[in-house]
Amino acid sequence: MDVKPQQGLPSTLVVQNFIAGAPRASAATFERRNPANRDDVVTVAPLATASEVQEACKAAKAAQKQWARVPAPQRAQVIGRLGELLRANKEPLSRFVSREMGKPLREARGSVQEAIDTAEFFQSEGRRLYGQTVPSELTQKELFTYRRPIGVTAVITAGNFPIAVPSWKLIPALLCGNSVVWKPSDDAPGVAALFFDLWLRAGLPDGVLSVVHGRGAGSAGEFLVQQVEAGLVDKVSFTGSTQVGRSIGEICGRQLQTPSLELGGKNPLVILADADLELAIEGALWASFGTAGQRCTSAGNIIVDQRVMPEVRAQLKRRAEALVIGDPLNEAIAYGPMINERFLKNWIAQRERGLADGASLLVDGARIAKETAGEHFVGDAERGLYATPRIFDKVTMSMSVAQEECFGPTVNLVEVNGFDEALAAANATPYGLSSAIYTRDASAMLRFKEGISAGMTSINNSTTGAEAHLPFGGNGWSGNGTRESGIWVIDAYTRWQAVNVDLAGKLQKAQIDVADAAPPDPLDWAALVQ
Ligand code: UN1
Repeated sequence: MDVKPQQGLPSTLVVQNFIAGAPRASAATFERRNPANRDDVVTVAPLATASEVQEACKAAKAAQKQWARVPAPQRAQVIGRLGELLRANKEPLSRFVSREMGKPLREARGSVQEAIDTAEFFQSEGRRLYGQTVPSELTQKELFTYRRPIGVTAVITAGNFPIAVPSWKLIPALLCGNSVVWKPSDDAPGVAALFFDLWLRAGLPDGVLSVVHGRGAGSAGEFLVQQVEAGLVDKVSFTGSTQVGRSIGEICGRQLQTPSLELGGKNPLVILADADLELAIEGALWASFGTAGQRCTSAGNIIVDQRVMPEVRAQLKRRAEALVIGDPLNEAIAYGPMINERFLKNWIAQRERGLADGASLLVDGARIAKETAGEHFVGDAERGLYATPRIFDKVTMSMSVAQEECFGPTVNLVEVNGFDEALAAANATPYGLSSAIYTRDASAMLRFKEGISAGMTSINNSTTGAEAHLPFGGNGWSGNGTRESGIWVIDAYTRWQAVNVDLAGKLQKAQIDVADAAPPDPLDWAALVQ
């Protein structure tokens, strides 16, 4: 890592790939610019070649065997030190997260905290990683189960949570004795380099973790997945789009591997007629427009009982139009810029799709330009990728805008009559990541929990904001059923081994050499059958 001064701006971080325990210079590079100020080159990162990626995987294979022999409580010491380093550097790291990918500083602090929480949780898990002792059906025989590491893990992550989500993968994968080759997002290569540096300082041995940078198709991420077929990667953990996840799933499936896939969402937030409307509207605003709508867990459809729809509509419009947007370092803002031009372009195009579907615009979001920036804008519109909130009204669940995920500040209002219609609408997308319901009715809470197909469900809270030690993941197109975080993720990074130890000194055959109790006399059912 190197720094290059910039005139009137913080320095540019120049990062390298890190392969087989050593930094690797590269001729081909790309720039990551600050989405709040496109003049600011935050990071210059290399484009790893196919052979560099392969080399990283080979080194990871060699290093994994040694790493797996280190006792788990000692591996966990590295993770404990990582947590301490994250805590000691939380403020500058959070500021760098904001600068590189544009989320508000207080959210950036929260996302670094999520990584600290994850490190603390897994530090102690190193002293568990429990197996079982199981009684045998035979005498003088003992049965045990052990968790074994899977091998080389390829980790591919997105830019919206550039430190929390990688920590959900790297920490448990490494704790369990796997080695990792990580391809971070091209929206946050600098955060990745700083995080990686902390891993080295925490004492991770050479080659156990490599980082290969890339951008888009035909670069490091794709090369890494190709190593599944080459036999150099034993497990893939991916957070990103459903489309890419599907193709990773196909490649892994052919090799009979189970990847961990955390994909898109079109998360429903239901407001029933009896809800605390003040609470519900606050939750809906945060779920829809927090992080500029660029979370997997952001609300996509706000499903509202017709009896309270007029009130919800009026308040959402008023409060969305009053949201302060701008510079992520300004503590007053509700949200900052879009993470990249691709998200912005897609979000702009969504307006036409909604109108073509027949939806109407309650709040007409648009890119903020210098001339149109109103009193609620506190950034540099010319240099930043900013957008005002968009709310579609009169949306039905068959419309494409109700079905398709769109990363950005946009949400739909869907009117329903009563609980059953609300639940049906909430279940009417192919996704099933997060979900929320606002109601005071305990029976509706119960029926929603049981009836919704979603990996995560909030009662009287927003769709976003999962805690670091609960299982995170989704149903349907939101993933392949694997979960991250807490004790549940350990199943993703280990395989069970069943061991039997026979001390009898003679061959004992299971199911055969077992003394069977005399069965009861058969009942006389002869008259019932021919
Ligand atoms: C993501 O958007 O990929 O639950 C992760 C949340 C955060 C994590 C989101 N704790 O919103």
